[in-house]
Amino acid sequence: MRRNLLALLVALGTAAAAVTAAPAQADPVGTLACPSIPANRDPAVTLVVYRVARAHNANDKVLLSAFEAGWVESHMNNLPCGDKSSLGVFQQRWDYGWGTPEQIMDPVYASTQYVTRAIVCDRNNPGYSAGQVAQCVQRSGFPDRYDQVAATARAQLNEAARTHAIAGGSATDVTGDGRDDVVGFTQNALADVYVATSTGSAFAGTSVKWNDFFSVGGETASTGDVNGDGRDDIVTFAHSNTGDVYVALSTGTAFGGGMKWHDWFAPGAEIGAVGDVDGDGRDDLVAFTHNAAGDVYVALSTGTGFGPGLKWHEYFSPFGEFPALGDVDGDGRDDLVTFTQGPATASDVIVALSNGSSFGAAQKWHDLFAVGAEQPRVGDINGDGRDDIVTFTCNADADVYAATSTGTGFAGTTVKWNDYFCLAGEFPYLADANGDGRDDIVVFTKGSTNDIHVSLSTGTGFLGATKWHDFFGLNGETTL
Ligand SMILES: [Ca+2]
Ligand SMILES: [Ca+2]
Ligand SMILES: [Ca+2]
Ligand SMILES: [Ca+2]
Repeated sequence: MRRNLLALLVALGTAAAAVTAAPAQADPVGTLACPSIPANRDPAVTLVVYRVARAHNANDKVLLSAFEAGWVESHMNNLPCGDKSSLGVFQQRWDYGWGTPEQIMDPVYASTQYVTRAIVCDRNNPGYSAGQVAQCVQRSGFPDRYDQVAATARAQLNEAARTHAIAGGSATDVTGDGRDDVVGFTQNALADVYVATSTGSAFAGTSVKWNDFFSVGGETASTGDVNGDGRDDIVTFAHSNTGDVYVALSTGTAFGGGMKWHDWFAPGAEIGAVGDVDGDGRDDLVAFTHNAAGDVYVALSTGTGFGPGLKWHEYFSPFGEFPALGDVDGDGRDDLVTFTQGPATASDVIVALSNGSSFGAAQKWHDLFAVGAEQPRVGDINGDGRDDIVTFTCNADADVYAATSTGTGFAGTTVKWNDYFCLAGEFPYLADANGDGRDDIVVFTKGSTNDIHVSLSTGTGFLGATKWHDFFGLNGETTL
């Protein structure tokens, strides 16, 4: 998928040609005035800025400052032009020590330059506002502009955080006993991975570390049985401009050392997911470009690595939608599912079935599910072998709706399976916690309590919640 780098270079060349067509003498690289600046953010740029800041463990103020600076300088676009020699999302100048024009036009590089300087500035000036931190890095002639856009920057920061948190997988049986366990990735400077194993009625073990360096901040931490031994392993997508994918195999009592299983998959702002799309018992990689192109790539597991990234669908789950994987027709191969997440009039669920070597045409399987900011999930809640859909409102209503797969559609509209589960700020997930073949609902409360609650599936509803763990998953950690 080096197409992204190529596309960037082509775009740069095109823009340069378009702008330099007018003057008789071509400007040197990186001294092109912008004819105009896009009115809105490029969601791919905002997600990269977010991921890079998380990778450096930037605090909230530094994160906000990056979004303020990016909005003021470029409306969060990777501009191949600017004032004097300014370029890129932060309008950095190659003739003032920010890097080469090519480096500055790499949003990962540009964000790294911004964030590392902002962290130092914040550390040296703890009383600064986010906008003052931005000014400290940018040294603008208009120092007040950054704080003035705080509301816009906050909204885009929240949007990027939500996109980054898309969790399209589900299986977490790391011991291979048929009961799903819970896995927590700290994703801070320590990058620890904790596990609490299911006893069938609780998650056992507090602060039991299964790996002590895996999945740093800004990466997508996931799980799946990539070598097909019946135990779910951990997988992390580095994204960035490396596109690395690391795996750590489960031994049943720990995860082994991290191994690179792919060196270019789901880079930059793409969304990574793990599932068995060819039905050979080994979980594979899926990448959604999640942009206007909407391409979907697959890299099949060989048991010891992932093969080349191949395009399996031309247009599925563009930006704004919530992509996921699940075997919705029960043929043993994971299919594509996307929740369009619009208003009630436009919150569809679209499926593209796997045939083992590609995904078929997109078909609407439901037309009112997971409205707006709800949290959708995919799993087999009634135990018939076909994956179903569940959505959590995670607000004051705390409702949980479900629709079950018939093999050709999802049946049930506004059918509530539980009426009090998952509040704002909590993270819901599906897991077969008691090993009866039906996926249950799990919520990580985080916040001040750090509890895990489970509601078991009866096949037609979820029972009342019970606490299965009282200290697992802090704010900012990924818990699955
Ligand atoms: Ca395994
Ligand atoms: Ca497979
Ligand atoms: Ca299938
Ligand atoms: Ca089912």
